[in-house]
Amino acid sequence: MNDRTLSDPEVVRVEKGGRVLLRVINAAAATVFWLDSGEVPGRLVAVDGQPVQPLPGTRFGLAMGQRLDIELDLPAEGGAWPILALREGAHERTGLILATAGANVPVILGMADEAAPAFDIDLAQEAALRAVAPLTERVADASPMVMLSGQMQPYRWTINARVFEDRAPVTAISGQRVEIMFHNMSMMGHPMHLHGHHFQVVAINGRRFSGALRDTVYVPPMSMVTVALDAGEAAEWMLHCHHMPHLASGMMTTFAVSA
Ligand SMILES: [Cu+2]
Repeated sequence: MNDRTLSDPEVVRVEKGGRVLLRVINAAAATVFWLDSGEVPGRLVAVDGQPVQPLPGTRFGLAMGQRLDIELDLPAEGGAWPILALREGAHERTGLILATAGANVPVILGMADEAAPAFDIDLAQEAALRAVAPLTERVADASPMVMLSGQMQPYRWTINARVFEDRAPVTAISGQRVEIMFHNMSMMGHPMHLHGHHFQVVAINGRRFSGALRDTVYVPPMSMVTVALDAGEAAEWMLHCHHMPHLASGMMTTFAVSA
C-alpha cells in the first residue's frame, strides 16, 4: 500500500476522534482486494469518484481499476488502527497504520491466519450501492449484449468471441441512451471498464435497480450486469476487462460513438 509492505508500513498521523477520508485505488494488474478498517467503523461514500448513498461497514472490496472513497470515524481515545488490504481468496495482505501522536504502532504480519473470501460472487456489495445522482429515466435506444468468454489453454480471453485485433465495436450515436449487458460466460470474474464515460449499474442478473454511477463494474463468473449510459463525445472509446493478462490476450473492444 503506497509502495510499502506491512514489514515497514506507512504510518499516517491522525487526531483523536478525527474523521479520515480514505481514497483507495486498486492499481494492481490482477489482484482483487478487500479494504478492511478493522475496529474503525466506516462508510463507503463514493465508487470510481462518483458519490453513493453512504453504506456503513468495515470491509469493502474493489477489483482492478476500481476506486473507493471510505469515511472513517476514529475513536475518541488515542491509538493505532491498521487499515488492511486483503488479497481475495488468499492469505497475503498489506496495509497502512493510522496512529495518534505517541501511540504504540502494532506489528502486523503480511500473511493472515485465514484466507480472505472471494469478492462479490453474489454481487451483494454492488447491489447495495445507490447513486446519489442517478441517470434520468429514459428508454434505451440500444441494448447490446457484451459476452465475456475465455479459456486457460490456450490462454485467450474474448468479447463476443473476438480478440481486440478482430473486434466488432459496440456502436452508438452521441447522445443516445445505451444499456450494455455484460454477460460473463467464463469461470473468472472480469472488472469491465469503459473510457470517457460514467455508467449507472441498472440491473444484476436481470433484476432492475438504480445502482451506482461508476466506470468499472465487476462481473463475477456466470453473471449478468447491465449498465446504462448516455453516449458521449464522438470517438472510439476503449471498453475492456481491467485484469491485465485478460486484456492483453484479447478481452478488449471499443465503444464507437459517432456524431
Ligand atoms: Cu477479465
